[in-house]
Amino acid sequence: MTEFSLASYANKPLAECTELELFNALLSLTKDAAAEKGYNQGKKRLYYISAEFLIGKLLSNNLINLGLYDQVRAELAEAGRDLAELEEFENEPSLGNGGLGRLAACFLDSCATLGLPASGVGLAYHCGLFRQSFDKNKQYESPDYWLRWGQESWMRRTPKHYTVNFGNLSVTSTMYQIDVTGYHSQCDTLNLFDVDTVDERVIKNRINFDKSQVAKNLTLFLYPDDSDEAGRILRVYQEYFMVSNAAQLMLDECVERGSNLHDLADYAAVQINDTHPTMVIPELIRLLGERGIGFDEAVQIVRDTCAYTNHTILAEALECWPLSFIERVAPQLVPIIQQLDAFVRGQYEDDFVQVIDQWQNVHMANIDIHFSHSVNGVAALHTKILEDSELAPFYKIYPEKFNNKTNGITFRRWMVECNPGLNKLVSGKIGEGWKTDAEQLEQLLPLADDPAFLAQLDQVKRTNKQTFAAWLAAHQGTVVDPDSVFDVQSKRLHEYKRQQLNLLWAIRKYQRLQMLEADELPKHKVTVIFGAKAAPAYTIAKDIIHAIICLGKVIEADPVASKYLQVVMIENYNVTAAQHLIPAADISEQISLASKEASGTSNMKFMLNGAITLGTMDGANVEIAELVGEDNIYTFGDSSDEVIARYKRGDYNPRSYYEKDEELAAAVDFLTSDAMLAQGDATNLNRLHDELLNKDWFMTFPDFADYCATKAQVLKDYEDREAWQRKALVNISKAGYFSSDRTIAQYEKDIWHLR
Ligand code: GPV
Repeated sequence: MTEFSLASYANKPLAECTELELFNALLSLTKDAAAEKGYNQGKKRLYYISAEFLIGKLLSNNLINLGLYDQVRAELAEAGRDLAELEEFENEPSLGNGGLGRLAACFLDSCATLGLPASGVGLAYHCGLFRQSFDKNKQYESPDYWLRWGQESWMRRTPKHYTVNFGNLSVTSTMYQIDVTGYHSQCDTLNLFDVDTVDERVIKNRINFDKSQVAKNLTLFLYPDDSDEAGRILRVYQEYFMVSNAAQLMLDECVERGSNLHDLADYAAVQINDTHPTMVIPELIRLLGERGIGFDEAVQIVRDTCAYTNHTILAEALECWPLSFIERVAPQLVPIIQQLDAFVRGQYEDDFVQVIDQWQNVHMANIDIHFSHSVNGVAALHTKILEDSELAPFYKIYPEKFNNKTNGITFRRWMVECNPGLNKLVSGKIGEGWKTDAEQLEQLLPLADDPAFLAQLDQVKRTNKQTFAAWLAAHQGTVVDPDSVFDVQSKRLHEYKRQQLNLLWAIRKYQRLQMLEADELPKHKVTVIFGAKAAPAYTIAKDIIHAIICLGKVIEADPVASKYLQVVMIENYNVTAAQHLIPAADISEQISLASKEASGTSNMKFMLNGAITLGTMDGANVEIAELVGEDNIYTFGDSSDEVIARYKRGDYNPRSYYEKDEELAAAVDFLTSDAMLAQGDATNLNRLHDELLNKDWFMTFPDFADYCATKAQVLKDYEDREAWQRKALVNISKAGYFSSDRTIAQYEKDIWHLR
């Protein structure tokens, strides 16, 4: 094996290099080291198609996976340079949004590590998801120019080009490639497509741009604004561009590996990550047709090749495109989709399962379910809800297609990289085996009765809180107290995730602090930390952000309350912020309305890093609760059955709760109090107040009292530091199940059969 020395990649002494020169040297070194490891090969290959890959910064991750981290850091240190300086210099790729995109990134890491030949396929967004900043206590969006001019990128241009024909124009794509390094193993690749004509100059103010010029704007943004028709059509353009490239790439590669196309399913497995890549199904049928394969056989080949993952039970999140949009974007798919529709109509009468409905809308998930061989949910409860209610008519037709694959996370990024202190403590006790065999973390369990070890665990957490506080101060100038309880809710802003419930708790806490006598005041300060972006057109989500920031200011200005409570919102929450935040968390807020969070994956990251979950019995929280036992998690709120029944009855009335619970009413009304209006905007605060009082579609009020009571217990239990760290230890020990290595092994065994 080659000895890699960074010095040999720089053309002057490391001490004298600019950060850019060092970064470029590290890119070249990493590229060579990855090439030396080699790439996973095999007859059958996975094509994981996804609109998002939320990969996070790659420098340290790649060095760790390639086994070069310590050596490169030492070499830099010897030259008086710090790897942390370069980690800071690196831009986080802006290629994803939330859990679905981060899941795709964890999956690629695990595929590479497990030796599975796999390609991620997606789009090379120039600006990706917007960058969030706060001004006047509100969210502002600006383009994230993550591909900084003059800086080399992990993304390499390849000589691969495809023609993609749209109804009104045809474009030539270029494929870019990012190495996905496996942990002490071979590599896979992430293939991202772009068109050379895309022009960042069409971006006007903030994230607005001319939506009509497809050749210039096609890959500028992830999830461009879809509040008007031009925006929705652009999304269809993006989706077709993505899948047409994916299909062409896959057919080419399979033929190269020896497929005669009739046997395509022996050469390729396609995983459709939610419905955005659904058009790969008709596109493959079309391309197989062009290559001489009849329709019925093509349908069967595609069904044997494709599998679909569902990530939500929110009906409004299931994509449904007017056939007329597809007619404009990819008219060549229309006759195929119509044939698929006719095929389904010939067999089933139920309107619910049709491909094209009576208003000529195409139901993307329905195509996936009929014309793939596997349909999976992402946590046990989620899959059960799909089978029993949301997709019940399909489950009746195809019980054999439905299966569960509980999500996972890669422990290399979410412990080894982001929590070096805990990594060292754990590995010092049980060795390094857990990094590829996560169940070995259970060997920590006996240490639950070792006070010295629990004290060390406490010390690691304390250090992480200090490190986070320093990062936050540098990142946005916010000062937090590392001696306070870090109570964290970080995830996309969505009403179903119920940041507003946490907000109401914080208001109530503030109101109580104002009434307490000096001798009743709490021992530990609580720092409630939010990290969340709201979709730019999601009005109420932005109102919730506004209210959170305003409340933070109100409390800050109160000399007594601010000693016991702080509310903080992290600006531009992304993977980088998460890697700083999660190792520092004491409490993991997972408080979605039961039945609505398909899985959640931050719940797993917090657990692995020794935070205690405060959550509803929703998504993967249910499995966390089963694993750690009731002493090591705090659950509250209505069950998913109760919630589903209440929706069915249709009799939910938030006012009845508001009228019965004085503290709830006072907290809700505080949103529009003089104190809040002095900080914020009446339009936003009134709208949120009215929304909660008149609609509260995600039922925060029924869970409010139980949430407050449970959170009081959590904070009380926090005072017994040893008992708390025992809970943390149990959580860490039991986190092994949530390794994405386990998830991927199950996909391989049940769905892909790559080997
Ligand atoms: I649908 N998810 C997401 O991040 N974006 C989406 O558009 C959709 C789902 C998330 C779910 O909300 C999480 O519960 C889940 O853990 C994650 O996908 C990965 O499965």
